[in-house]
Parts: sequence; structure tokens; C-alpha cells
Amino acid sequence: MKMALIAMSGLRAYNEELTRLGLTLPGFVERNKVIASLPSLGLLTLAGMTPADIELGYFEIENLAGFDGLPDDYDVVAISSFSAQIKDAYVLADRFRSAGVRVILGGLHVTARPDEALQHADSIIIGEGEPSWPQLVADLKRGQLQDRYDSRAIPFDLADAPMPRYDLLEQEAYNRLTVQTQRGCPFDCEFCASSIRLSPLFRVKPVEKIIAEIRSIKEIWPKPFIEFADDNTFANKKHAKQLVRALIPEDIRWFTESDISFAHDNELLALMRDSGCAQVLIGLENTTREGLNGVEQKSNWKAKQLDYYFEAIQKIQGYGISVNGCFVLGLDGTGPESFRQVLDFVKTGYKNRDDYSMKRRGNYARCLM
Ligand code: B12
Repeated sequence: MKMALIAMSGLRAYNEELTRLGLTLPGFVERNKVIASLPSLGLLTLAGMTPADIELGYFEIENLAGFDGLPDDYDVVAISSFSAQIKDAYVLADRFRSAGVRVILGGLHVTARPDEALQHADSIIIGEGEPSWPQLVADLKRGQLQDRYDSRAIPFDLADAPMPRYDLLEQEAYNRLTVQTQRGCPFDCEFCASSIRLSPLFRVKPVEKIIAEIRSIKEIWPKPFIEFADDNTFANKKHAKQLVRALIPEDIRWFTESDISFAHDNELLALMRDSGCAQVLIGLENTTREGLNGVEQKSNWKAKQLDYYFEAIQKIQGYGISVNGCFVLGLDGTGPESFRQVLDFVKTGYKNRDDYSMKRRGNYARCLM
């Protein structure tokens, strides 16, 4: 049996009405050049637990308009998509199905809207893929594919995570590769799709396993740039320090996502610097108390950090790590003025860059809205 794994890839922030109004997102276009080529770790992970008698092919589709079919005949396709490209994913799924190819859909959007997804698929997995994939594949092989598999009540320990099949990737196509070190986030921010919908339980992956995954990447890309595909890498500081310590001898450069709490931890900051951390994407979320209030639903911790933001960013940059600030526009308590407020915040940070010890290295705060 031949199975095509298809990732709806690329960076996508498209909305017809906003585009008509002139929203061009130049920052995204620029960032696109760096990260749009990231492969789908979800599909590579499922490939890692697919039996060897199924022949696998891995494909990425950025723009449906330029897609004129797979290079080969496949019996089944498994498509992964976030919400941004789900409409294209459905069009593609419908095309495959009308050509007699079975379609499996999964991922965050499918988990949030399973009934919608089932209109375009022979089978879906709701929730994390790993708990249900072996059963789905077994059913597929004996011709008894069920329409839905629900992983949500099946606990999955990241110690059992399969080795992602990085070897399926075309070597030249990637300037970064992803590795996951944890799932979920203890903070429960109200807007966060993945930590609430997909992985409500906070778990970390054993450090030895993460290092093994990095080494498997290094067999193909000897000097890789690694992006940790996490919800909040430093949420568990003990695990974070073990991990970052273990990264030092690996001689890699890396990027990750976090809340701002690691700025309070000098030991962690020094370990990050020594292990090749290039940049951290930080969920700053908003620049006003009204916007931040209630975003972090457990202890309102994020709202209490606001006065410390500039100092924290400056401190992180002082360790040679650049900050990629992320903001949510349209939070409760904010209005159209929040666009200007975020812009002013970013510009003020940029103006203050002369104070940054980072200046010597020519690496300034780069905030992405
Ligand atoms: C890496 C990443 C990217 C990469 C994606 C690379 C790629 N090709 O996958 C890049 C930088 C390109 C990117 C872009 C965007 N991203 Co992003 N990204 C992430 C991040 C940090 C990690 C994703 C990841 O690799 N997870 C690890 C893997 C193992 O998990 P997974 O993909 O969910 O797969 C598991 C299950 O979902 C399931 N599964 C997945 N696919 C399939 C398919 C089948 C058939 C089956 C059965 C199961 C299955 O099984 C897997 C194993 O359990 C997440 C945050 C997060 N923690 O998920 C945000 C996240 C996915 N991104 C998000 C957003 C908003 C975007 C953008 C829209 C940003 C923008 N405005 O352009 C774009 C959209 C891109 C697109 N093409 O649609 C949101 C998505 C929200 C949503 N409702 O979809 C997230 C969840 C962040 C957040 N907290 O809100 N992103």
C-alpha cells in the first residue's frame, strides 16, 4: 500500500476582506523567507509509527493553484493542516476522493471541527495522532477504516514518542527543522489554540529522547538550525535547564517559543546563550493592562509582567538572544487603538536599542506583530 503524507505548508495570514482593505503584512512576508519551509512534524511523527510495509511519500503544498497532482499513484493520502489552510486542504481532499483515493485528515483544526472535516475525509483522528494512528493503520490495511478515531481520552506519554522520519525529507529544501520538547502549557491562556484544544495536559519529553532526535537530524544535516515546535518550552524550568545543558555539546543553533518568565532566571539565560539559542519567540500578548488582564486564566500572571517587559527584553538580548515578540490584537478590553499601542511599544523598544549590550553584536529586538 502506498500512502502520501501531505502538509499544507507555508506561512499564511490571508483574509479576503483584509487583503482588499490593504493589509499586506510585510513582516510576515519577510519572516516567510526564513521559516516557511518548515516541514510538518506531525506527519513525520506519524510516519515514525507507520509499519514498514506501507510505502510513504512526503509532500508539501503551499499554494493549491500551483499543484498539479502527486508524482505517483497513491492508495491513500493523509493530510495535515492548520486552520489557515483548511479550505485548501478540503478542496484537495475532495479532489483525491473523487479520484478514488482514500483521505485521512487530522491536526488541530480537524480536532476543533471534526464534523466539518468528516465531510471531506474517509477518516479523521481527533486529538493527538499517536494514540490512534496504529489502530487506524491496522483498520486501513484490513479494509475496515472507521470514520473517526478519538485520541482525547487516551493518555499519551512523550517518553513513548516515535522517532520522526526526517529521512523522508528532501535534504536541500530546509533551512530549519523542528523537534518537539513538550506539549501543552500550564498557563491556559484564553486564546491559545493548541495547548487548550489539542494538548490540554502539560507534558515534557525526556531529554535523552530530544537529544536522540537532534542527532538523527544531524545524520542528515550536520549543522542544523533547530526550531522547537513547542507550546511553551520553559514552562518547566527544571526540564528546561536539563535540556539546555544537554544541548551545549550538540553544537547547534536553535529557536523556541516561551512566555517571558525565563528572563527572571539568570542560570537558564546563561545556559541558553552557551547552547546556541539564537532567538526566542515570546508571547507578550499585549502592551496594556486592560488587554493583558485575564488572558492568563489561572493567576493572571501575564498582566503582572507588563511593567517588566522592556527590562526583560533588554536582559534577554544582553545574553545574545534576540526577542521575537508576539502580540494578540483584538483581545477583550482593547479596541482599534491596540494596533497603534503595539506599534509604539515596538518602536520604543527599537529606539532604546542603544542601551542594549546586544548592539555590539548588531542583533536588535525584532518584534513581529
Ligand atoms: C511549527 C509551527 C508552525 C510552522 C509550521 C510548519 C509545518 N509545516 O507544520 C510555521 C512556522 C510554518 C507555522 C505557520 C503558521 N502557524 Co504555526 N505553529 C507551529 C507550532 C509552534 C508547532 C506545530 C508543530 O509542529 N507541532 C508538533 C506536531 C507534532 O504537532 P501537530 O502538528 O499538531 O501534529 C499532531 C496532531 O495534530 C496530529 N496531526 C497533525 N496532522 C495530522 C494529520 C493526520 C492525517 C492525522 C491523522 C493526525 C495529524 O498528530 C500529530 C501528532 O500528535 C504550533 C504550536 C503547537 N504547539 O502546535 C503553531 C500553530 C500550529 N501555528 C498557528 C498559526 C496561527 C500559524 C499561522 C496561521 C501563522 C500565520 N498567521 O501565518 C501559520 C499557518 C501555516 C499554514 N500553512 O497553515 C496556530 C494554529 C491555530 C489553528 N487554529 O490552526 C498554532 C497552534 C499556534 C497557537 N498556539 O495558536 N507554524
